[in-house]
Amino acid sequence: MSTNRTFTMIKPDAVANGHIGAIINDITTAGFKIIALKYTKLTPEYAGEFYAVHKERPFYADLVSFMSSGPIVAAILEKDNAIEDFRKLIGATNPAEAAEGTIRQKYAKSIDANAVHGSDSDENAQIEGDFFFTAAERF
Ligand code: 3AN
Repeated sequence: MSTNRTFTMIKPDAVANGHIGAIINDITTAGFKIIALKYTKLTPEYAGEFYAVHKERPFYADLVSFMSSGPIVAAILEKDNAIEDFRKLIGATNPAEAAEGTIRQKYAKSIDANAVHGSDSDENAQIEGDFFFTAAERF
């Protein structure tokens, strides 16, 4: 059953480039409600665990190093059809292929530094949200 929730991170590149406010504005303007929100920094160990599904991929080490290189913003978001609608809002993984007006097209520079993360399934949204937030941190 769909939970109508997704999990996102504003990645170190977008934070360093000053896009936190603009990205949160795009997200809420698109109709997503913020259920939980946190500004934090991942340790390499924590980033490695978060991206464990990509362990065998050639870009894993660079991904872990990039995601722990600076602060990120983590959030749980709620909207009907959240997973699919959020992935539409952020655009393709490679910003060069991201549709006009999407968050990655506007704020991302490369496939590894691609501004935002968005969960790919209800199951992963639950796992990823639980990674960052306790029950008391959700509203
Ligand atoms: P998405 O974030 O669009 O769901 P995934 O889950 O396939 O994409 O990949 C997770 C992250 O790994 C991406 N956000 C991106 O930062 C990185 N990544 C994916 N594919 C590549 C690639 N070919 N080269 C470098 N980094 C990649």
